[in-house]
Amino acid sequence: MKSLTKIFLALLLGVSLSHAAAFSKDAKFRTTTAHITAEKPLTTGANTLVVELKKGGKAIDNAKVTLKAFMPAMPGMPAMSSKVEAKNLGNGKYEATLNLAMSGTWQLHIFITPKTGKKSRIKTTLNF
Ligand SMILES: [Cu+2]
Repeated sequence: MKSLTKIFLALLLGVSLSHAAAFSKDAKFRTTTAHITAEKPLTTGANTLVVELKKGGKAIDNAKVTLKAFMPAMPGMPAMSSKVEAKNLGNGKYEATLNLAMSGTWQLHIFITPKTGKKSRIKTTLNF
C-alpha cells in the first residue's frame, strides 16, 4: 500500500511538471515547419502564441517573423484582422499576441524573413 501511494504521488508530480500547452497545432510549407502553442485555450480577445520554426528540422534563428490572423467579411460582419511582429525568444521560438475579436475560424499566416535566404509563409487556421 505504501509503495502504491508513492507511485501515485510520483505520477501526480509528473503530470504537473510536464506543463502541457492548452493549445497546440502544427503547420508546414515545404520543409519549413511551425509548432504553434498557447499556454491558455484560445479565446475571444488577446491570445499569446509561441511559434517554433524549423527548416529541414533545424531551428530558424534570428528571423523577422510576423503573424497575421484574419477573418473575411461575412454577412453582417466586416472583415477582421490582427497583424503583429513576433518577439524573438531564441532557439527558433517566436512569441506574438494576436487580438481575435470573435470566435470562429481564423486564417493564420506566418511570414518568415530569415537573415539569409528566401522568405517563406506558412498558412494554417485557428478555431475556437
Ligand atoms: Cu467572423
